[in-house]
Amino acid sequence: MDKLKMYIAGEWKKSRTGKKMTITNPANGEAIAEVPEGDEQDIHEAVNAARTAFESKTWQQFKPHERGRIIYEMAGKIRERKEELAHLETLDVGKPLSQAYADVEAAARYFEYYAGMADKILGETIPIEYGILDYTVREPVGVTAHIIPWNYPIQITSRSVAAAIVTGNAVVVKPAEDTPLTALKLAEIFAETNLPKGIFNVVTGYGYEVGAALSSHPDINHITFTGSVGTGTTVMMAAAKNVVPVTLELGGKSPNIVFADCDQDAALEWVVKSLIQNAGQTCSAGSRLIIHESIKEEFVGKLVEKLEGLTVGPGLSDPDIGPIVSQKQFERMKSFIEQAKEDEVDILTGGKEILVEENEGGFYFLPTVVNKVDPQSLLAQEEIFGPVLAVFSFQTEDEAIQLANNTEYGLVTGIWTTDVKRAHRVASKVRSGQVFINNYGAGGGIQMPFGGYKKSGFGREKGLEALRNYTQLKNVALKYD
Ligand code: TXE
Repeated sequence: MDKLKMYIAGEWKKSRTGKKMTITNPANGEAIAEVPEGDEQDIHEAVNAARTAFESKTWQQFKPHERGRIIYEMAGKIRERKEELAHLETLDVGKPLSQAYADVEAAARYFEYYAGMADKILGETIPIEYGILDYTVREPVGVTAHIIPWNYPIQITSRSVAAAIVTGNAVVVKPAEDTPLTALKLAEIFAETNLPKGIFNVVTGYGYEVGAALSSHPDINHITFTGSVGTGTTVMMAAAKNVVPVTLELGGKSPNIVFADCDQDAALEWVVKSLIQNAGQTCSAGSRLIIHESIKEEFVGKLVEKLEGLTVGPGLSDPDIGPIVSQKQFERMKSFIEQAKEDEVDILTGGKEILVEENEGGFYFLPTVVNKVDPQSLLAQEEIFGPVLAVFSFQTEDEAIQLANNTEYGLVTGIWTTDVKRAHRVASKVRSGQVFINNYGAGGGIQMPFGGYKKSGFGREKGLEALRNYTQLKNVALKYD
């Protein structure tokens, strides 16, 4: 079992109290590592380290392309160590190994993508009047806080950290308590580069303690948070007290809207993929199927057949579906199913946990399709975060749109149709931050702005848009005549 330390000011440290947390493998419940259980004082130390590094201006005085080169170097180093990182992510999160490899590649892509932006953060000149030169510059915000969930640890850490560091900020990362291992590996990899000490810091510990201490710290300048609506609200309130801006990505209840004229094989393939990716523990999971009633029976029949042919097992054996990340999430997910059973839904397949041979301490759940779901019920409204699909049918396009918009979330919508006018019409009417037409999640989406409407949050990550989170605009007016 690895005994790990956290990373502050370029040094590996125990927690101030000496307390530790045990990290377990969700495939079998075995302990795999020990990490420090940080507290408020450890956060204070990390924020001070980041502040000192930022104020020294060393990192900002690197030429932009030199900053970019270090971030680019990270991409190469991540790829060199992809086997180690993917195995670690699978052990920590439980996800199938091939999905962990895809996550590691996505992490490398974030570093690669943002590295190229280092010398392209531009300002503008603004016409005022003769004799005045007015221009804008984009400056780093200072110390940025990154609160990371457990479902895509290396990807989600990399996407915001790469953008924040390349623009000249100093960062403090708080990984989820269940899955801190790859964030600590990123620290190890950063330590091999010329990144100045204190620019990248990682503090491990519980959300209610270190997460709360970080989000309420008076000396941070921005918070990027991915997680639940409840915790996001708490983080936002803490940030409000210090007038600190937040970027919140709070999950979804995303629908695939399937029209009768679509390529049904393609739609079926992606309805399955978007449901089972990371055992359904994905913010953009396609957790609702909204299907035209004329094709419902046939489509859902094929869907059930497909899901029943999938493998469920420990991530290292690369099944279609791995375990749920923790007992807490497992129990949460099961409670939604129990409630649905009381609501007298029709469970077409799954709906129960299974034991996987030789992995009896693991948290495995069968892919589940639920019909006759009341659109106002918890199953229709809440993010279940498991491989559970709620099915609805419609007769008219307006009904489909009404159903799609009928939750408090608004992250992603999939639209399946060969009618191009309908595709754009529906895309314009659904209230979500991303829309995919005849695909779902094209190309991994590194370059696409990502974020929610409604309670799915606000602010955008990924793409060029994310650079706005980590820079602030200064206007300078100079009178020369
Ligand atoms: O989330 P939390 P949980 C959703 C998903 C899941 C549910 C609950 O539906 O089933 O949330 O998961 C840190 N101050 N998503 O309980 O609490 C915590 O340590 C500051 C969707 O794990 O939101 C972790 O690092 N931080 C989502 C992070 O917040 C605090 C991904 C997320 O945990 C804190 C994860 C506090 N008071 C869950 N309390 C997505 N959008 O992909 C906890 N944290």
